[in-house]
Amino acid sequence: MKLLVLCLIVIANVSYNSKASIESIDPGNTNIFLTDTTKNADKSCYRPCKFNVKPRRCQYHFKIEPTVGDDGRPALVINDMTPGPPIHVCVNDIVIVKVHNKVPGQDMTIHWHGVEQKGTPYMDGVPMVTQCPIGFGSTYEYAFIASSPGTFFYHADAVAHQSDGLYGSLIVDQPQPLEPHSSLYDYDRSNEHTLIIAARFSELLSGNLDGKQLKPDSLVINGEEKSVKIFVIPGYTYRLRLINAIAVECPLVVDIEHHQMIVIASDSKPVKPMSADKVMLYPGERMDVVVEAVHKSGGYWVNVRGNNECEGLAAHGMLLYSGFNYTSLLEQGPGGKVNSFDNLFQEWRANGTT
Ligand SMILES: [Cu+2]
Repeated sequence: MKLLVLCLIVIANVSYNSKASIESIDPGNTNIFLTDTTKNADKSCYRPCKFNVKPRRCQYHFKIEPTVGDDGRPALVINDMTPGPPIHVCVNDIVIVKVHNKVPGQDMTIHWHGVEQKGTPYMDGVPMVTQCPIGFGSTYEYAFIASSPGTFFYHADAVAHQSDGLYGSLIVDQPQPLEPHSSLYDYDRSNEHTLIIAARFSELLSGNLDGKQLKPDSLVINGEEKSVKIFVIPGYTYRLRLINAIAVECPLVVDIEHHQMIVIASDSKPVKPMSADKVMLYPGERMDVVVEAVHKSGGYWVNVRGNNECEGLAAHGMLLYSGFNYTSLLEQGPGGKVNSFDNLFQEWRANGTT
């Protein structure tokens, strides 16, 4: 109780300061973009970023609730989704997220992973440190500047809440000429080419652990075990964004069959480009890679394999060349070979046989 009172006093003080601070960074009340709570919640802020234009205020409402999926699996969802709505903004936009906690018996916060929170440390989402947790039936408004470009994500701060489904991507774009490696790719479509990877558990962890050590039982990419699709056109290059949003000790290895990746950014910061067959991401890590559609046609599995706590688990997406019918790829399953001429030619060349 004493702690709660202390927390309320501290937060009351901080809230006062936060209001003053956010108003001081407000680019102008005439430029307010309210958005809906559908999948396209951020449609007003996802746009090509330009020089010398006013930053926008990008407002979202997150309604957090428990649910049971079609597969009978319980989860916590944001606006009926897990992962939650993707947030796409331009650098220096103000991100405002009103979080409504509708999960009985659970207090929570949302952490903006990798965001520097310059001038807004009280928006970092750490319960009992930067804020009182948001109680059941309460609402809290986060507001911060997306001050650095790159690939970020958000998640509930508690391991159990994050594991139950409370996470989503947060992409901060900048004008194309400022992207240090933009010459390496033709397309940067973060709305289609962001793969956020999570682990699922057979039961809800929130308020249910009782000292039990539960292990994840599956991995998902954008909430799907096997059906995420990346469409490509032969000869073009694509920037993909990979995010390990798992809250437990699960390093992930990601590869794309018969394709190299060029790593161009790590944890939102550009790195010296490096070619790789596969990349490893630890929990919380993000990696931006460039993939060239080097084949003429076909479908190729994007493989995500878990380690440590996720040993033996895998999730798969599909890299699909335009016009390719992916049903054959699904029938063969991950690890199978696609019988396209292009693949046969590659094999022939690799083996030196006819
Ligand atoms: Cu985090």
